[in-house]
Amino acid sequence: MARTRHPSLAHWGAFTAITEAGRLVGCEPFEPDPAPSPMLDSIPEIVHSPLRVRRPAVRRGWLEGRRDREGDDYIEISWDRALDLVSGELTRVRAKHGAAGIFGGSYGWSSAGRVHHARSLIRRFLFLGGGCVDQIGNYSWGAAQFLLPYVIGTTSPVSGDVTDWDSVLEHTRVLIAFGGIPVKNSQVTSGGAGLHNLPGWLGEAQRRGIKLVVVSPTRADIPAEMAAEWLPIRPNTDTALMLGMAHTLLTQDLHDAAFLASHCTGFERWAAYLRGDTDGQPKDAAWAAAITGIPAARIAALAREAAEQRSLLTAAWALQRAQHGEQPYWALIGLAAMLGQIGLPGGGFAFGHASLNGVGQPRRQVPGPEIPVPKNPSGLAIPVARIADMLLAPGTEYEFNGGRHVYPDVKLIFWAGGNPFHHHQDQNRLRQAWNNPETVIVHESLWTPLARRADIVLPATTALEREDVGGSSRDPYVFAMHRAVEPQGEARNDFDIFAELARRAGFGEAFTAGRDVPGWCRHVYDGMRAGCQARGVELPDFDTFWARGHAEVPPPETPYVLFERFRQDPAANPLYTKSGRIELYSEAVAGYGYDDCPGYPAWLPPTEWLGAPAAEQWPLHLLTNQPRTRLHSQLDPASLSRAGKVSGHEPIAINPLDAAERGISEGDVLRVFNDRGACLAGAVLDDGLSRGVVIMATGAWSDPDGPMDRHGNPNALTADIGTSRLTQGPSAQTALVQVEKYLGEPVQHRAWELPVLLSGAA
Ligand SMILES: Nc1nc2c(c(=O)[nH]1)N[C@H]1C(S)=C(S)[C@@H](COP(=O)(O)OP(=O)(O)OC[C@H]3O[C@@H](n4cnc5c(=O)[nH]c(N)nc54)[C@H](O)[C@@H]3O)O[C@H]1N2
Ligand SMILES: Nc1nc2c(c(=O)[nH]1)N[C@H]1C(S)=C(S)[C@@H](COP(=O)(O)OP(=O)(O)OC[C@H]3O[C@@H](n4cnc5c(=O)[nH]c(N)nc54)[C@H](O)[C@@H]3O)O[C@H]1N2
Ligand SMILES: [Mo]
Repeated sequence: MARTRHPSLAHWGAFTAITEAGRLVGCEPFEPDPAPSPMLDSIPEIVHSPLRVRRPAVRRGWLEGRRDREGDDYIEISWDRALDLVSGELTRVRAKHGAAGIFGGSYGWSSAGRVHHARSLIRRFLFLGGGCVDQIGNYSWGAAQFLLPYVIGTTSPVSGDVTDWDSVLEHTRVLIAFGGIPVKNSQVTSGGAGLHNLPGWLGEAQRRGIKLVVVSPTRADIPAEMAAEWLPIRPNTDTALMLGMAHTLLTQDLHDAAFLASHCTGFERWAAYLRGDTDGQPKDAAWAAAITGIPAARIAALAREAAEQRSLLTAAWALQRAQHGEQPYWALIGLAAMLGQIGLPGGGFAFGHASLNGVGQPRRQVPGPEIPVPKNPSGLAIPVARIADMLLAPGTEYEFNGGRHVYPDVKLIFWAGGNPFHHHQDQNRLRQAWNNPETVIVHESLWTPLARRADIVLPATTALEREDVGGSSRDPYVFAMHRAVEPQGEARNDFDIFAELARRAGFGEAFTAGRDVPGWCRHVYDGMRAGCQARGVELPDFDTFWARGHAEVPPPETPYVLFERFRQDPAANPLYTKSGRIELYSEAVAGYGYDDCPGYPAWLPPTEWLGAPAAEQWPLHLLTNQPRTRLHSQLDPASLSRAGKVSGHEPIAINPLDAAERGISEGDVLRVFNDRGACLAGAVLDDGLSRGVVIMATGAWSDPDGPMDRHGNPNALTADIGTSRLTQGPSAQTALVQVEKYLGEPVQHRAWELPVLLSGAA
């Protein structure tokens, strides 16, 4: 049988799509990739999944005026009818409620291709059509995003602009990783990865004798490539550890007073807090030991080790995805400032060395391919993780980043390319909130838990069914994505759906700018090429690029060192903070008067942690990390993810002693529960996990039975509270639970089944 080959790209890697008789039969990794992700093998299963949305569909209850959006039947309708319904609803709601009635932020990862990046397209469509309520910030590093501008004047280090690995390998002697280096997370990068270099860099670091200290509740965060010292820490207490180290530096006179004076402001204010002048409590190593569970002597010695040699402190993004998640990041910068190595090769601080592929990848600062999104004319937006608050309490006031705002009264939700019924915290609260709007429209390729809670579902093509251009600013390549198979069922491209809706609403020309899909592929590539040219980097012309399947941005001549120029001359190269320096005390933040985010980094215990009163009733801290076998909820129904399930449920790791106390054995089905909800999970006994901590990955498609999810989405349990009034990020890592052996009838979850589909004349 004749096989055809097509270059393509996913967030988890570039590949050649192999087809046979019109079907995708394999994904061959991009040849230069030294460590391709096994997730590539899941793609053919998903493209040809029985769960594909094949035709436009409308929820029966919506036609009959019922808002309860769970477990309903769907009636398959023609595209024409579906587009009429969608246009009609948009027109109706816009006329009656204006932009404030339409929610269109549509957070989510969708595809690596940038022309068909669903979130960009829906925002382009809704903004050109009069605006909507947008979402700002993200779930990944929402707390960092709104804190760091006050402290260092930029968020770029948290999106990957950290000191290059070349510099680390050459100069760093000790790497202290808060949250560890979980290499599984480096499989993916937003926009797609050509090279997975982290395992190679870690192997080289090991050969060069760089010492790695992993601060994490789980030994699983130690990379296989490196020996490491493991410092098990109580979840959500890294700030206390950092303060204990800072106090040690201060009292043993190991801090770099000259750097603090020349490059920072506010150190004296913070030092007063460290000494205990402000609250009578010195933040010494013994104090930190009682909170973190790490011995005081080790805390003090670690501070000395960091001061006496070239040290790099890096913190996983997970640390700030918790209540008061601003504090560990601010404290990390404060600690690094005291060590005085910021801006030196291989020294200072960094974020997320394994939170995403390409962090520390030597790469020139050039633009990537992007479809332009105009301004939202309504100016309306909510912090992304406050969606349930908004839906439950329209008209109420909330605080965010120094301002007071009011939640709009949303009547219509339009979502393309994300899955709030995986990603949002406290799913039972969201399920309730979701019934409030009048209409929910969703573009999806699969009958996901979100699609099954929509009123109108429009079938979207996957990346393999259309042409696109993709690439990440953290990767040296830009990729051509050829169409490998025909659209499945009646699926249409998100771009074409929005183009048609725009045409019906009278702004088709503005939406398409006169370009079809091939025209846009050429346009976004040419835009990147021009941007590269302006920075002295030559890329081939579009036709050469398209035929070859990729183009490469050559590496920089010298490694990037974060804040190198600022260090060399802070007056000539100031930071974009108010003072132009690193702010260890921020007048602006202090001026907001938030008790949950004061003017300097401080230990603020979360409401749920192992030292909280609530731990008497809920004695286990649940961490919800990123899944090894999929991207969030994407690829969950494929074999790789299925093979990772335990007794048919999402695995939960538990310390054998915690398990024994509860009569739990390996492979048992457990009920994980708290006040907010429950889910089933399959027990994995793990003696590399701290006592009192349990870990479940995110992304199992949920299948709720009342407040209990039968499959294992940990967001049935997580807390839906803002990180603080400053940043309002998600607090997913702050959740106490209890677990017990599940003694009910064996449960086969039905998350991967189709809804009842009726063929209709509707
Ligand atoms: N408890 C807990 N919750 C978390 C986290 C955590 O650490 N703990 N992490 C959070 C983080 S950091 C993130 S980024 C979020 C991720 O949350 P999401 O990005 O919402 O998760 P995905 O599963 O990637 O959802 C993408 C959806 O887009 C669909 N899709 C893919 N391609 C296309 C396309 O071309 N067109 C259309 N229309 N749809 C497409 C997929 O089928 C999938 O359903 O989760 C957050 N949730
Ligand atoms: N395979 C795969 N990779 C992914 C993703 C995916 O879905 N699949 N998602 C991607 C996305 S969108 C994002 S935002 C990034 C997220 O990147 P991260 O936020 O860095 O990833 P997590 O896996 O949530 O957390 C990393 C580790 O932090 C540790 N940790 C959690 N809480 C604490 C704490 O309080 N203290 C300390 N010291 N350690 C703690 C956990 O043990 C966990 O294994 O991952 C990306 N990478
Ligand atoms: Mo993320």
